[in-house]
Amino acid sequence: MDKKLVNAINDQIKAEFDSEYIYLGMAAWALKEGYEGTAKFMFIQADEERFHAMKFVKFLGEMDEKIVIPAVDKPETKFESLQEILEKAYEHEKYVTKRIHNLVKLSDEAGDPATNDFLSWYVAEQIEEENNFRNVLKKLKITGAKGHALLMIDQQLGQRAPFTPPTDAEE
Ligand code: OFO
Repeated sequence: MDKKLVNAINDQIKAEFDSEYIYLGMAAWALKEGYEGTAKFMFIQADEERFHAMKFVKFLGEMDEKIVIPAVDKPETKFESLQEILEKAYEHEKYVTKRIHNLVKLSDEAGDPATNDFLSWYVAEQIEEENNFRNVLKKLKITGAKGHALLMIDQQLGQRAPFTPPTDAEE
């Protein structure tokens, strides 16, 4: 594989593990503030991020390329409001989408159809990731981010099903 692309994928492995910890930080804040549903949602989101990271790790392994397991950045655990963490999560997902699109561009430039095909899973996944947070933010806009409405959103976030890794056939 093209070395620039391998390095960029290793950087993305770090970005995905960082994402795991960013959501753990948000879950810790939510637990402390009494938003149990949000905490559950963010713990599940963190599980998904770990899966995203590991999927890249396994891909580089299959391609017999260098794998770097990174140290992760310490996440933020202090926030002002539920709205703030949801806005930050949405912004973060938009940032990750740009990163994934950049990997697609690098794989095109490297003339690497195998990696390009592998990355299409992440391209689709990012549509879902952005949509999840955008939808909750839309609801907050409708209801107003205070009082009973916050509890309703928290309850709804708590209904998220636990993350189950897709089987190879589903990926
Ligand atoms: Fe891995 O998609 Fe979110 O960050």
